Order: sequence, then structure tokens, then C-alpha cells
Amino acid sequence: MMFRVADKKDYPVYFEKVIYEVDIDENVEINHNFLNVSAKTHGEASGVRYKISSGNIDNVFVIRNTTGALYVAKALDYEKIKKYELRLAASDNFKENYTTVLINVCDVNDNPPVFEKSSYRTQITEEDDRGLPKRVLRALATNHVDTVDQ
Ligand SMILES: [Ca+2]
Ligand SMILES: [Ca+2]
Repeated sequence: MMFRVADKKDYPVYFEKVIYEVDIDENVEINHNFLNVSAKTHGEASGVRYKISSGNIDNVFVIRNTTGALYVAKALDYEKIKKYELRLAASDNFKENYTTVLINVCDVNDNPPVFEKSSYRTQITEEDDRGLPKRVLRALATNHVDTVDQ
């Protein structure tokens, strides 16, 4: 009994890397598997379990506790959060060990150009002050009247 506990202590679980770093586009689809971490023991391969122990703001990421596969669970937004630093834990019931995953959210041009229409209107108004587009306005008004007459 004592020997078996001692054996397990000699073979702690450890991650393949001390730190992982990945870049993810902010428009990545939900459930995208962006990284697979792996922890091992020197001894017999018992069931290693994985979890995210900290850094998972709003639970944006999930990890499969049996495989170490990391997924995007919620939409990312570069304009709100550009970096995550996850702390992952692996345990084999006897020992626990940690690794860090740095996630860089990459900017994508995901904001529609909503300013286009209003700037066009402003331009007409400014030109109207110089007297130039009054003809345009009159033409529009004439068209409108014609439409009403028909
Ligand atoms: Ca965005
Ligand atoms: Ca963006």
C-alpha cells in the first residue's frame, strides 16, 4: 500500500509544453478546436483529466476534460478583449500540474461601414451652402411633384 503511493509520487503528470501560444481570428466559428494540449506521466498512462483553472473570462473557451482539446465556446471580439491567458491543470488523481495558454485575438474587419450614408448627406448640405446643388434639390422636388401628379 505504502509502496504504490510512493511509486505514483515518482511519476508526476506533466504537460508537453510549459507555455502554449496561439493566434485566433476574432470571427472564428463557435466550437472551433484551436489547440490540443497533452499531459503525460512517466508511469503507466492512467486517465489524465484536464481543466481550465483560471483566465477564462466569460467562459469563452472550453476544454474536453479527457482529451485536452480546447474549443471556442463563445464569440470573440478583438475590440473588447485582445488577449487571454489561460491556466490549465492536468491531474491523474494523484498529482496535478499546470501549463499556460496565451491566446492572441487577431483583428478582422468585422465592423460594417455604417457611416457611408450620413457622410453623403452631409456633403450635399455643405455644397448646398455654396448654392451649387440647389439644382439637384429642385430636380428631386420636380420629380416628386411629377410622381404625385401621375
Ligand atoms: Ca469585433
Ligand atoms: Ca475587428
